[in-house]
Formats: sequence, C-alpha cells, structure tokens
Amino acid sequence: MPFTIDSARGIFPNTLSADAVPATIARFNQLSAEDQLALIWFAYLEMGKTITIAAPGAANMQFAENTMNQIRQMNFREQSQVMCDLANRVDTPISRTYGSWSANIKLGFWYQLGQWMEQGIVAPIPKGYQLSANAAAILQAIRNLESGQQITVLRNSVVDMGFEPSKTIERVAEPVVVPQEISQRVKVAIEGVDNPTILKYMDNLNANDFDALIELFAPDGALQPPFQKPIVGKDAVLRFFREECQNLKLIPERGIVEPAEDGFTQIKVTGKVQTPWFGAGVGMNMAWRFLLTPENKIFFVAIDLLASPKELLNLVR
Ligand code: 45D
Repeated sequence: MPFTIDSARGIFPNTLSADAVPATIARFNQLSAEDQLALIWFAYLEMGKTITIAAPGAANMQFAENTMNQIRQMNFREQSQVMCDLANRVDTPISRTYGSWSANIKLGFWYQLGQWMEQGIVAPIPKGYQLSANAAAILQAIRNLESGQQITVLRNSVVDMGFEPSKTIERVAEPVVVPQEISQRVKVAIEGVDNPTILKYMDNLNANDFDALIELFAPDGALQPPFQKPIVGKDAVLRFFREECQNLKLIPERGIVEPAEDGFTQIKVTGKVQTPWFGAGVGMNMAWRFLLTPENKIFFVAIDLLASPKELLNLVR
C-alpha cells in the first residue's frame, strides 16, 4: 500500500516528543486571563536570570508599531483590558490585528510590552499578585522543564492569543531576508547520513534559501512542525518557511537511513536547533523524521521537540 501523509506520520514511532509542552499549555489555558498574564510574567522574569532574549529587529516591529502606539496612549486600566482580551481571545480590533500577525511579530509585540511594563509605561502585574494554586503549580511545572521546552511553552502561549476570524484574512509577516551568500555558507555533517536531500535540507534552511529548499519536496509533500498538524503541498510549505523559519540554526548530529515500502526511504536525524530569539543560549533537542520518495524528494518530514537529551541517541525504529 503506498504511503499517505497520515501513514507517514507514524514512521519511527519510538520517538519520544516533549509531551510536557502541550500538557502544560492545556493546563495554562484553563486559567483566568489575569492568572495567565501573571504566570507568564513570573516565568519570563525567572528565565531572564539564566537566558537572554534578543531584541526583535526593526523589520519585525514595524508591523506592530501602530498597535504598540495605541496601547502606549491608554491608561493602565485600558491597557490591562487589552492584555486580558488577548489572553481571552475576545473579538476586538486589537485582538484581530494581533491574530493576523506571524509568530515572530506576536513575540516582538510582547517583548516590547514587557519592556514597557518594567519601565512603568504599561500596566504592570500588581505588586504582590497572588497566583491561584493551579497557576502556581503550572509555574512550578514550567520551572522543571528544560530550557528548550520552556521557551516553546512561552512561544505557544503567545501564538494562541488574540482573535482569528474563521474566514482567512490577510496575514502579516516580516519581510523575507535574502538568502546567505554561497561563499558564506557552511555545510552540516551528519554521522550515519550522507543522503544529499537531507544534507541540502539542513544547509538550505540554515542559509534562508527557501526557494532551493522547497525544490527538495515532492509536489504533494508535507511538513509537520512540532505539536502541529502537517502543512501539505509545496505552496503552503514554502509560505510557512518564509513566515516562520528565518534565521534558524539547525545543528543535526546523527541519524539512521532505512529502506521503506514501495522504494521509499525513511531517515531519522537528531540534533539541536537554535532560534534567533535566544541564539546559542538555548539548544533545543530535536528530531527530524523524513520519508523520501524513490526519486529522493521529501514526501514527509516531521520535526519533533524531544522529551529529553537521552532521545538524541534513540535512532531505533
Ligand atoms: O502575557 O526543520 C510578558 C521548523 C507578560 C521548520 C509576556 C523547525 C505577559 C523546519 C512577560 C510581557 C520551524 C518546524 C506575555 C525546523 C504576557 C525545521 C511576554 C523548528 C506573553 C528545525 C512574553 C524550529 C515574551 C523551532 C516576550 C523548533 C515571550 C523553533 C517571548 C523554535 C518568548 C523556536 C520567545 C522557539 C520564545 C522560539 C521569544 C521555541 C521563542 C521561542
């Protein structure tokens, strides 16, 4: 039986992904908006002691600027209302604007709000705010996660906020950067894997060369980001690369190549990924599970955030 996207999702079923991340997000979503905002604030302050977040670039912030200025002019009560509406996903003009932004613009928006909260320009979390027992337990659960999982919890909570109307509206993302000069590019090496499609995947993504990258995919190919459903078809995958995948650093370490049914090849690679927000400060433990067609095109690739560093060595089927 030929592979389908659905059956492809099941390759290398022994891969243990970081279930603690969606579990934490699900608990977080049960909290009141006030508790959510305070919890993120406390988590963010604590993480700030050990890891530094990079300021978003200007290109990233220009789209949020109008909304930021609007919020700056409000009084504390109105500002708190905007933040609660975002957390509650209430349908307001600001929540809709927020909902149209790419993940990085949403993160840049909160980065700026966080700065203004510290400077007293935006309503702070009240001094001595008491988290509910549930929120305190979730904060403790976040403390116990490894840093790659912590930043994923923060990112996903931010991405889920705001209001997205059911009909698709125009999306706003930062401009696409130019691919890195060929002479500047460095090539990855992966212990156990010399398949050229896999090596080019890593090298093109590292170089922001999304046009070359997408040519590695089969027309009906799919990519499944961590904790998400597969994105299917070259157009949709290319859009995702342009909107969400700039300036990542993939550091694959080792892998395994195996024949699969119908002349397909399944390949699992493990290693680290760095996000431009934290650079080398946070190495996320990741796996890539590829299924290649007989023509060596990517039919499917799943990217998983791993449960623990031990999983980096798990290359069994
Ligand atoms: O609510 O091969 C305050 C793909 C309090 C592509 C706040 C990939 C109130 C293919 C503190 C102000 C992309 C899938 C909030 C690979 C409040 C591929 C602010 C993987 C919210 C490898 C909070 C890429 C703030 C990966 C400012 C795995 C929080 C990328 C900021 C992962 C949090 C990237 C930030 C991650 C989190 C980035 C900046 C996890 C960034 C996380």
